[in-house]
This record gives sequence, C-alpha cells and structure tokens, in this order.
Amino acid sequence: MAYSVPPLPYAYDALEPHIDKATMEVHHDKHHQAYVDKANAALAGTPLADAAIEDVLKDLGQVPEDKRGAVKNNGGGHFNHTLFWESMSPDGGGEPGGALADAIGSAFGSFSGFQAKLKEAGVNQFGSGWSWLVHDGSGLAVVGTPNQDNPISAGKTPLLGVDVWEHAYYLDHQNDRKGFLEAWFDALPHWEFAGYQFAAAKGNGEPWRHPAPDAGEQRNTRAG
Ligand code: MN3
Repeated sequence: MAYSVPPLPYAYDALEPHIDKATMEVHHDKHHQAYVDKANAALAGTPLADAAIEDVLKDLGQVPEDKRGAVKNNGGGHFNHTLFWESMSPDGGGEPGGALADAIGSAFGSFSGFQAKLKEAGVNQFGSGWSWLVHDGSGLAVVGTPNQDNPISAGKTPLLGVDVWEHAYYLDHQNDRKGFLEAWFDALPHWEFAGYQFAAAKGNGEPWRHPAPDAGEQRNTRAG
C-alpha cells in the first residue's frame, strides 16, 4: 500500500498571520506530495513496499542499499512533514502544562531556556533541516537534523518538529529564519500533541504513527 499525504488537520489559512495560506498550500500539496511520490517510487518492488513509514525509518539498514538514500530523504520527508502539521495548531502557543512542563524545566532550566535552545538549533542548522524537541530515552533534548533526517532513525521520540527549510517561511519571513522561529513559538506549538508524545516516550501509550492504510478517514493524532 503506497503512502499518501494525509489531509492537513486544519484549514490552509488557519495558521495566518503566522504562516500564510499560500505557503501552506505549496508546502502541503506540492512539497509533501513530492516526498511521498519519491518514497513510493523508491520502495516499490522492495520487501518494504507495504511497511509503515515509521518501521522503515527506525532501521534504514533494512532498505536495499541502492534505495537507502532516496528512502532516507523522501520517506524522512513524508514522516517529518506529517509531524510538522501535527506540531502546529491554530489554538497553539503559550506554554505546556503538567508533566511536560516539569520535564522542560528540569531539562532546560526554564521554558524560555528551552525556547532559546530550539531557536538556536534552527538558526544554526546549516542549509536546510529541522529543529526538534525529542525524548532520547532518558529525558528531553533539543536536536537539529540536516535535510530530512529524523529523530526516529536515531531511536528518539519527536515531541515537536519545526521545518527550517526556506520553503517553510520564505513568503512570510523572506530569509529571516530567526523571525520565523519567534513567530512560530508565539502562536503555533501544539502542546497537547507534544504532551501525548511525551507520555508515549515514557511508556504510557504509543507514539503517533501515520494511520494504517485501512484506517480510512480516521485521524487519531490528538491527545485527549
Ligand atoms: Mn518542508
């Protein structure tokens, strides 16, 4: 069963004025679609053609060597972008509560300390890539990844991911990646989703996965 781009969990213009409708349309309908098409082409005819993308990315060594680069880049692009859509909410922003707030405080000193780290990882990512809040098995960490590399290939659970490729912000922010990250933090982080991922990383439930091919329209990606 080939992969497909899941529908956005909100309207294309729902994140305005932070990310405009045109950016979301091109990013979701063109960029994400291209990763899906190329991942499907790379995996077609291999033993992994029917495997969940999460299971492919968790062990890229199982991918035939001549397909591995394409699967890492495009399968990673598919997973990362769906995570990115889930990492944002029209009702997002503010600060998380509960156990996640406590864990952020102990890992980074304070919420603002965490924000500074995530922005720094994004701003300092050379070229294109991602900035992530992850659980690495022992606690929370901020990591940057180049290109479409992703945390699950490194055995980490992503809680939030921010796309810092220029196509994510160029129309709204031109070359100002730092300004994009500041605007992103003000209004968009989907803390409910991050809290769900945090609980799963600690063994309370399963981390988010793409819906199974037979799950139809069901989208069970939100906490609570
Ligand atoms: Mn992108």
